[in-house]
Amino acid sequence: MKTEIIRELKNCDGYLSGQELCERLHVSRTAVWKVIGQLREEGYRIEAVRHKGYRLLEVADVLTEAECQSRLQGFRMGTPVHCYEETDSTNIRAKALAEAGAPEGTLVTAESQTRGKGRRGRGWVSPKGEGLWFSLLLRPKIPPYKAPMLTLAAALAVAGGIEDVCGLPVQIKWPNDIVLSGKKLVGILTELSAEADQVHYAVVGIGINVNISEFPEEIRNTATSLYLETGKRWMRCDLIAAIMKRMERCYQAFAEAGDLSALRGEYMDRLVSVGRAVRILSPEEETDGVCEGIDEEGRLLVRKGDGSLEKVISGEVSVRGIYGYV
Ligand code: BT5
Repeated sequence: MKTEIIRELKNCDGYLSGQELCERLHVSRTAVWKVIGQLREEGYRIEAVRHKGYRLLEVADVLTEAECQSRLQGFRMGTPVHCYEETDSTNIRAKALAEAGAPEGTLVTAESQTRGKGRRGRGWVSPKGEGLWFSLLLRPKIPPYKAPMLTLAAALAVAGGIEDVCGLPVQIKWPNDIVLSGKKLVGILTELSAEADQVHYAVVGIGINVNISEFPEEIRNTATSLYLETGKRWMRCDLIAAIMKRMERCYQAFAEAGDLSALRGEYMDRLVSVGRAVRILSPEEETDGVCEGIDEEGRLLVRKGDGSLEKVISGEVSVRGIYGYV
């Protein structure tokens, strides 16, 4: 009922009478009053005026199931949604839900993570209430070698969603970062459960630094947040809703084509490394070259000094000018 009350209040310009709410939702006045009380405790500012009714003054910056549902009705991505106050890692939660049979589109969010994960055993700083730490469960019918493309499709959706809400020209650092002013704003970690020729499910974990005002020493020079870049605090629910809507389209375009052909142009427009010097870091060697974009399978195209073209499938690629690499 919380979801419906939030939606009714948002859809109403002025006051919405208690009587009207009861009739629309087929519930008692006491029930409505109770939910209004709960919403106020969560941080929503709701005015109640005698003989007029309720009016929503300010939506709280909370990540609750009701708030997310009220924005994502009718969308596959983000339904159902599970919101935790604190958890180890939303990727771990999403994988557990996947094993228990949760459907494609299931979204898991947390206000804070105690064991936020980066790639290759690295950690992810996830302070309480200041970022978007979430994971999306997908069940694509693809062989495992195509799974890295999911990260690229997600990066495109996240970049688009951030621009929709904040109007900032964010760029993608292949394969899994989104950068702003040369610093890391978003990290993406895709984890898979698969057998040789078929993916069972994929969990796309996304961390966005939204309202963080200070980072720990070790990442202070390489990380940034929307708050640090704009001086404004942003509503996390606006962002997650915009991203899920974008993801719906990006994922469908990928699923229909079986590759990134429909998204490649848009992706290239956001790719920070196009035309720039890059360094491919593999355990055996470091290779320098100039980035020419991505191909339809999401591989990074790097023109090497000897004129040959290398197609990088995965791994670490430094871009000159980003994260202090000069
Ligand atoms: C990533 O790894 O960038 C993937 C991060 C994915 C985080 C999300 S949050 C929701 C979901 N649940 C999880 O447990 N994880 C996902 P990688 O490319 O390996 O980058 C990790 C490195 O980025 C660290 O070693 C730090 O240097 C740096 N770092 C850590 N926290 C950061 C932050 N909040 N902002 C920017 N950089 C950070």
